[in-house]
Amino acid sequence: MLRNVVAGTDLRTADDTLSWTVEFDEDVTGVDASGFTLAGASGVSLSVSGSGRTYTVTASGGNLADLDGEVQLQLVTPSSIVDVWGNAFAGEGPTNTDESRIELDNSGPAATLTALSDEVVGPFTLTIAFDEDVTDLALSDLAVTNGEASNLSRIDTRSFRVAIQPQTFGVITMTVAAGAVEDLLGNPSDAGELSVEAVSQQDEIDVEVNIDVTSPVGAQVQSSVSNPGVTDVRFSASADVGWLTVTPAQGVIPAGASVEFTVTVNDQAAALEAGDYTGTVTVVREGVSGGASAGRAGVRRFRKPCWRAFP
Ligand SMILES: [Ca+2]
Ligand SMILES: [Ca+2]
Repeated sequence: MLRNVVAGTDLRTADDTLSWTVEFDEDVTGVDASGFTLAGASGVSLSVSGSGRTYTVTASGGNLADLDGEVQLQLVTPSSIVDVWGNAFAGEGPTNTDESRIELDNSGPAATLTALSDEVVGPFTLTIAFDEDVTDLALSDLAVTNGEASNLSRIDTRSFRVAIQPQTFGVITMTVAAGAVEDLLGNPSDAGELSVEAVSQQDEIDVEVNIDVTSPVGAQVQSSVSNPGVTDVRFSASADVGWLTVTPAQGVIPAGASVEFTVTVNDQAAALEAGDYTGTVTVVREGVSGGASAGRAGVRRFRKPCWRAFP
């Protein structure tokens, strides 16, 4: 009878060559490669060494080097294995230890990067999660454009968190390079990437003013535009119609702070005929490549000013 099948590798491995020690409970002969097969793999070469009651079966080649999944050393019956009396081996499984099954893992961990939102208004937490247990990640393994990473910590056996501080308005791209970590078998990780956009905190407000006023002159709406980054942002603000005044017309939004704008319907409105009018206030960032606008304000009709800011 077959007593033990003991694996020569860990039961979960990335090794390209596998082996088992096969032990019978009495001396046998006729033990060769034809007596075994490796289920779960293809094109594999088997070889057998040993004598008496103990033999080593080695599997190599085929698709073993890159295979993911379980393989199992199985006995082929009937086989040429006989005991000293000439009785054929019946092919029953091991009565004691059975390590015939080995899990092959030749794939690296895949990284998923997530933030709470794809738009951020200041510092935020980036989570880096792998799909299996991994070795330690270093801050230097993370590349950040338009931002800076700090305070990397491990959440559990397969994920990490890190603080990201935006540099200024715009897209922040965070990349974990391929090979940054390994799984517990030494397979290098795949690359992962996430982009978010740093925007002004102010999104959109509508302000209702008193519709009973005889003249719209002096009607005001206020709103602020915030700076999500660590870089001061220089701006200029202007209206596209003469009857709107915006203050301040230019200046600097300090890092992490905001500036409040006041849009006023001025004296020129008195000369307008009754009716609906629309004006737009645009806040433009200066000294930023791409030169996108940081904010926009519209006054729709005199009785319902409206402000929008969308960096
Ligand atoms: Ca391998
Ligand atoms: Ca793996």
